[in-house]
Amino acid sequence: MLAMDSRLYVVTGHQFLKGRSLESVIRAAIHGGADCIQLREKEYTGRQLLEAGLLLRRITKEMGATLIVNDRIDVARAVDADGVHLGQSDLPIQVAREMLAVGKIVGISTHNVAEAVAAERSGADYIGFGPIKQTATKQDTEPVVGAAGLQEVRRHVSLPIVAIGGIKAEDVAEIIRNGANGVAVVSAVIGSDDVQAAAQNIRQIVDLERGAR
Ligand code: 3NM
Repeated sequence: MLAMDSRLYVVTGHQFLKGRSLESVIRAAIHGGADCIQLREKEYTGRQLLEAGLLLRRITKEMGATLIVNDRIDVARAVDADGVHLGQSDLPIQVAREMLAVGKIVGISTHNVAEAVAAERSGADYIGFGPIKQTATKQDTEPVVGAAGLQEVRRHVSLPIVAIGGIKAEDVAEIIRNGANGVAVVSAVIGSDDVQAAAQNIRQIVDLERGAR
């Protein structure tokens, strides 16, 4: 069993809530099959992150999903999240690990083979790899890697790979066939009018393709 083998990893994005509560949207996502939720709100203050993190901790614990906090090790600790997700210019993996309790998850965003190999050597529990396609959700993304880019990374690392960036339901089968363990999405789930159905559809495709390999 891998330490962080998420199949459907849903990243928050308040801009997609459209008047719905974070609680109702995340509950629907987990009901649909999201097994990991990442709190990622770049414009939030520390206080807003704490509030959202405590809410997500309550829901994820109750429903049995993993909670990861983006960038903020302090917030991850404060809400007793299951781990943190780092960017390439955040604190190094080893430093984050020292700041967290034993057994917490440390993941990192990677965009090429060199970053992925470095992440594995540094003891990351999983990598995000992308952007698979163009996305309007994140500004200043690295060049698109495509589903094909996954195959190359899969050959070089054995840790779990979560593909991210512009992923829609119709892309998921190819992504899993090319070696990703799971997919991470913002808009395809949070931005859907029927969050539960959107999550369920993606999760079913991941399960089907993983079963097939
Ligand atoms: N990280 P959507 S792309 C948070 O390439 C994030 O590292 C990326 O949003 C990376 O699913 C991205 O709506 C945004 O395209 C993903």
